[in-house]
Amino acid sequence: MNKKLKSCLLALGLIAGSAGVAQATPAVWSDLYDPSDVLINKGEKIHFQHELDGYRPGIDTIYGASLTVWLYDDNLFGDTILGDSHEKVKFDFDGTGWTTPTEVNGIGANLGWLDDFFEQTLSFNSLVALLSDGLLNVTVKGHSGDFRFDKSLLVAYGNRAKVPEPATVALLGAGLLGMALLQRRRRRSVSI
Ligand SMILES: [Ca+2]
Ligand SMILES: [Ca+2]
Ligand SMILES: [Ca+2]
Repeated sequence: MNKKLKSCLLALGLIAGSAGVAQATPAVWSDLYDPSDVLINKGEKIHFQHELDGYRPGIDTIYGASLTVWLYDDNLFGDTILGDSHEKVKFDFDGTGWTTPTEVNGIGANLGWLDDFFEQTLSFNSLVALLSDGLLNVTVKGHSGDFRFDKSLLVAYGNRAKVPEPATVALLGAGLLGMALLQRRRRRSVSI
């Protein structure tokens, strides 16, 4: 390959590269799972899958994520006043093993939009490694007592890559073809 062609290809490569990387824009993806509240007894499990809307595996990148789960005891005021047991919950994410059991409190009722105050929220902030596929499988298990699951929210922060437009790709292709023809012509003129 001659020097000129090499530098042309390098330039085209740089253009293609910058189209894919330099034009990435910050993005937030999320997914809410909010079924009718489920009673989870000791030893019982529920399973669900979060899928980040709009995230493209292998194209976009995620550098931060947070999962928040809303739970509450099924008895008024949790364990401390009228609670019926020491409710404890544990989680499994993408089959990586159970978390340490955590106490479930909360007022003992789902008060609609007030749930942020009266239910217990549990947050997990180190799930980035599990999100490259855009999916998070969650299992919630009753470790002791009984409590209700309200909802779960996954939020991920990252960069949305700009994929080159078809027109740009066509242009690059035409450029390469042009150079290949030029090369051939030059070679032919040398052989004469
Ligand atoms: Ca995953
Ligand atoms: Ca209970
Ligand atoms: Ca719910």
